[in-house]
Amino acid sequence: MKSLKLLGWNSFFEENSELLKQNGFSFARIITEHKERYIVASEKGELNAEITGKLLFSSEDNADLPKVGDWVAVIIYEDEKKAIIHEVLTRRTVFRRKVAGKKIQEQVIASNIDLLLIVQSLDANYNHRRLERYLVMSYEGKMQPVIVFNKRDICPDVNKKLEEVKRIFPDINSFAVSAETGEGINNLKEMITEGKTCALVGSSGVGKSSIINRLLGFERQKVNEIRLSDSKGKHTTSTRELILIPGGGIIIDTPGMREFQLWAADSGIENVFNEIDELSMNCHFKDCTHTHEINCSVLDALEKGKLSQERYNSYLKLKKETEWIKIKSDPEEMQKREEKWKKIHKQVKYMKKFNRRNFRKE
Ligand SMILES: Nc1nc2c(ncn2[C@@H]2O[C@H](COP(=O)(O)OP(=O)(O)OP(=O)(O)O)[C@@H](O)[C@H]2O)c(=O)[nH]1
Ligand SMILES: [Mg+2]
Ligand SMILES: [Zn+2]
Repeated sequence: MKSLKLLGWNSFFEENSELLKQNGFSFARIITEHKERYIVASEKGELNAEITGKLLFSSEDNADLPKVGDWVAVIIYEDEKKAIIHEVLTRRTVFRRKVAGKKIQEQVIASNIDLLLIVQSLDANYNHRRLERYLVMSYEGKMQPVIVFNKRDICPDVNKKLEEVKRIFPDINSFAVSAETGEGINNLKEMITEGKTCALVGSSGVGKSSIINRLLGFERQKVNEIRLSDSKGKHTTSTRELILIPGGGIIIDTPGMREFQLWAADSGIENVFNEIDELSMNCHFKDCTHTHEINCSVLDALEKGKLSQERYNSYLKLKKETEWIKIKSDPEEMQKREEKWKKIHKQVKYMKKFNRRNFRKE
């Protein structure tokens, strides 16, 4: 399966597809998706693909349907250059968020990513709080994060910013590059080796597509031609797409995200707020929330100035956001909470009755 290996196939997918293989299915990877119409890459080249009605109707959630980066079990109709998708293989890694807006729904941005390149541009887009959000979902989805600061050509204090980030996230690779001049791009190229899948994510206008064009060596991706003065950008890339780098790995371009709301997360937060996680081992209560408890090592460190107030605030904010998502999206959690409130209401009612009776006696 040499050609599938070039597309990112590895022992994980091999092991998880044994039964499907015995049943005569071939395997392909989703390159693009547009309203349940797909293009897949297979050993027979690129094919248009559709899903079976069974897969469509048995999917409880949109997140269960094929997404860019997914490996799928297909039957190929070579004459028609077409494939029918029967199943989505277990995802090794997933990059997800909560859908934009008020709806409580998971959105899978892309899957089976090895390296998540979190791109910020070195202008007004540079922001630690936003970085933390992407990092949480990177760890949560089991991807290795890489921080990429683009537009170093317009930044007067590149090293200061790199040092700042290195101090907070010493274990994460971070690079400053310029898609405009090409500076630093080779550092990224070296990481994207054969069979490795990388995805570029970040706000609109930070230069994700420009970096991809640099990595490819030609202008494949459409780039916003108007120079942006407010560093906000208008959305140029509109669909996610998986691209093969000749002689190298695989890269996924994604549309810029205006808001990046977290989906449910646990270990991701602990990973990103490593210093708080370590402090919490010495808290008196095992389930300490680090907000009001006695003998809380986190609050103690905060008071002594050993923990940054900004990081602490950010930790609490993201914790609250993800707890809320968990409750809203998990029917069991929802029920537990409802039962708890029912009990509380019952108690309140009982107390009111009790008080009334006692009051009458007096
Ligand atoms: N000065 C400078 N400008 C850059 C650099 N990289 C990209 N740009 C410019 O930034 C603008 C946005 O670049 P894109 O590559 O379209 O950004 P994107 O992140 O793909 O944006 P979306 O597709 O909307 O998410 C374009 O005008 C680029 O020419 C860089 O390294 N330096
Ligand atoms: Mg783009
Ligand atoms: Zn504590």
